[in-house]
Amino acid sequence: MRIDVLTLFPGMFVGPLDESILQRARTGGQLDLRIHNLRDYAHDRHKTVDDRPFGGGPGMVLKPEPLFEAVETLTAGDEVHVVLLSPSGRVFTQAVARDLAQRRRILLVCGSYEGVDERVREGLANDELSIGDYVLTNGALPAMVIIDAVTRLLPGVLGDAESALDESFSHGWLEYPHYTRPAEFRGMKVPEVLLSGNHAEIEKWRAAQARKRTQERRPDLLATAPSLADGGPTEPGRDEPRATRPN
Ligand code: 9D3
Repeated sequence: MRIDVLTLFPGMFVGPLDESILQRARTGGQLDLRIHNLRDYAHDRHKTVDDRPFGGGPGMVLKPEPLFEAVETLTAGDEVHVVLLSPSGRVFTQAVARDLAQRRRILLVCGSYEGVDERVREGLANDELSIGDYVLTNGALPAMVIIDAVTRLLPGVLGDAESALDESFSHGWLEYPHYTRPAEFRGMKVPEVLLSGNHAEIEKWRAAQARKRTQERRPDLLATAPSLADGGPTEPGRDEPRATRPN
């Protein structure tokens, strides 16, 4: 998969994407990642990318011309899913990650604290995403979050063991508690049932723990997560992506 990123802060992308599974996906050829500086598409003497808002008010707004030129240049002659990152977007979830991972090319357009000219939304973006309800300084970290979540879903990125582990936790509950040796650490004991060798009992204990923990911390998840009585692990319907807009 090819992912292009358009940002005013290309330096922020140096480091986080050069480590771990992401680096492996890049050298392995599953991820072709290209970072572009929006300022390279500003053609006046001062390389202007923003201007004051029509109608007045504080702050600045990203101008349409550099954004349109950049996106049109980077998508020319190819089908590319263009995603604007902004606090006003629909919320990025695992279901959205699965949808993006199916695509051959995506272009992530990072917002900045100033916000972007509305014509970028209307004329350039197929979708608009936020990573959650908190205020960041720009869209670079959200872009990296999305790249991380999407990349690990690409075929061949996770090994068989990691993929299987992932599947066993896709039931929509929080995880049950995990323990490893020693059986007692600083007076804290591993629950007896886990040492019993009784796998039916262990399964029951883990399911009960996962349910209890989810009830306490994330009751919103229980509204749609399947119960064991319903036949076990299935995909939750709560986070299906809404239709995106073709250009
Ligand atoms: C809070 C009011 N505005 C500031 C004048 C809007 C605003 C625009 C842009 C606030 C922050 C930003 C920068 N953030 C993003 O571009 C962004 C973001 C975020 O802040 N939170 C969660 N997801 C995202 S995706 C892009």
